Amino acid sequence: MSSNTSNAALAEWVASVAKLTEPDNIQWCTGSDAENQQLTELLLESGDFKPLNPQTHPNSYLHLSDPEDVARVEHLTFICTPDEADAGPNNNWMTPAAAHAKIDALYRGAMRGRTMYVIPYCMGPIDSPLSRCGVEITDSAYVVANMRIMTRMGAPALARIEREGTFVKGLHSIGDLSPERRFIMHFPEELSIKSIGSGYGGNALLGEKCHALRIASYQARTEGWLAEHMLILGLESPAGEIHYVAAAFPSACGKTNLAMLIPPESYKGWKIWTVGDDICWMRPGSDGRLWAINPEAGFFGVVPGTSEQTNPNALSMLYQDTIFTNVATTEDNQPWWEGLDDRTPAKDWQGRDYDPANGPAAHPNSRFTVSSKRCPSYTDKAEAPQGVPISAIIFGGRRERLVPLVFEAKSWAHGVLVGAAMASETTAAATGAVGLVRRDPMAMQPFCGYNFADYWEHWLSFADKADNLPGIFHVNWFRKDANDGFMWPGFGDNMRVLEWIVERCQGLVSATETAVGYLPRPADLNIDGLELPIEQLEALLEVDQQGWLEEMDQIAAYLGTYGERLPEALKAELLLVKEQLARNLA
Ligand code: OXD
Ligand code: MN
Repeated sequence: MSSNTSNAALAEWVASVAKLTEPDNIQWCTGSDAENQQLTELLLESGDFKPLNPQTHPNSYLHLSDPEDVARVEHLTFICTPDEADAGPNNNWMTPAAAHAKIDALYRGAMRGRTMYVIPYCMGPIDSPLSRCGVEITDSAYVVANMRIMTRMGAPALARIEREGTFVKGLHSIGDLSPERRFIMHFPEELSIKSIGSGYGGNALLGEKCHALRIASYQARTEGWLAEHMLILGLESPAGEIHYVAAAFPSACGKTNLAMLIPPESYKGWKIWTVGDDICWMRPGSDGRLWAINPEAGFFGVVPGTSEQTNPNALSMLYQDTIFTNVATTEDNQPWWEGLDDRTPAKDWQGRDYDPANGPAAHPNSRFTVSSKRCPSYTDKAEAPQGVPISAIIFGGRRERLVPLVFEAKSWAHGVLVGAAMASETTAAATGAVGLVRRDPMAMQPFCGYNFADYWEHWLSFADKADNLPGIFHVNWFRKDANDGFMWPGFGDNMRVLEWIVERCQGLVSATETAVGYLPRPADLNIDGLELPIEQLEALLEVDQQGWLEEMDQIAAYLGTYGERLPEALKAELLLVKEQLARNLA
């Protein structure tokens, strides 16, 4: 074993996992083309990959998962710390000892008859000081194929690990895929992850949600940075000036679409650059600004709804070198999903002849895995070791009522409250009911590796760590009118809101002060070329004082569940908003 790496801890760990799981073979992944070829052939042979039409979608494959294994499983995801309070009410908790015992029993002999792959990977540009490395051990070739796209994996990552001497340990086995024997365990203090029983992205590609969010958020707190569930985009003006924006939205709320936005016709000379669509690591620079990298190297995006209208950039990258998971196929074996076009699919996501009586043809959480480099709006600034400087942070959710199109927080501390108070209607990205309003602070409810109260304290502490912090904003693209129709066109037209946000950050435009934050006056939003009745725009920018007072009561009740640990500064911000609402209503 020692011949594969000079890092003794890594060699020992791999040997101990092999002893426990008893694989037939061990394969150290180098990331070479030959290796990829070999794995692709293997996946085709086993049926885990089905070839798609090579004329229309060269080098692209379809994977149909177990129908019971199609999303993240939050109820089976645990943060394992000695003290329950460190995991917080936002996480399922187990002691490390109990968790290791439970999951190790399931790993025993689990890789018999299988190959164990060892994947060294780097989250972030290989030469960035902000990047962090890990090693995933898995018995799934599908996981290797995805990790190859989503991370910088193989020989260069191993070399960095050997140089630095530290890495996050991630052990994954698909086990028997039974939901009864499925667990996703995190040991933040050990910088390690153990996952069994699922092949689904968020449960199995351990560099992503498990490492880059849950473990990294914990690491970021001890080291003074932030690991966030945010896209990063660059907005370039006709003068060639670029402002970078990071935005947090809950899963399946359009982060990928926003990150790849194409400005409306009337925005001549404007351009949106994509740095990342899902995860953002930020750290204060010597200039007092926050500098961010995208730790991922690819997109693991929700497929349904992706079309020429909603996200032409995403659509164009999916014609080649893409892994599709749980989509439907057409007669001539092209991938197909709801919202793409008006063709009728031939087979559904379970490989059955398509029958509308069985529900959607593509699973609502079907996914594409594709390299960032395939995205036409991807910028090489995403590869810059120092990252990009962030001008604005945006929080957002899916809210049919109450929450205006956009508002700006009054201060950093108020912005932390705005993030902590985020709520959204649930989507298909996690198992469970869809469409219920749930609190999802900073879009991190499923991903924060420690007690949210401590996390907010950490966020608040940046006011002392950096003196040129980004402005904090909140947006809601999803307001509905009395007839249940969307009030804002969304997609490319979200550019209009981004422009206002970036102008605010430069002090170029004024705003109306309200109890909940600063709002644009209707005339401040550029609606050239948009057919939007002025009354509708006014309604989108209205602050319903009574409704907000009730909302603040709900937020207070939610934050109250964090008890003693809830930061005083957050309580004070909450009180300030409530008092002003009450004054306005008196
Ligand atoms: C994702 C998610 O997979 O947020 O990105 O669920
Ligand atoms: Mn996500």
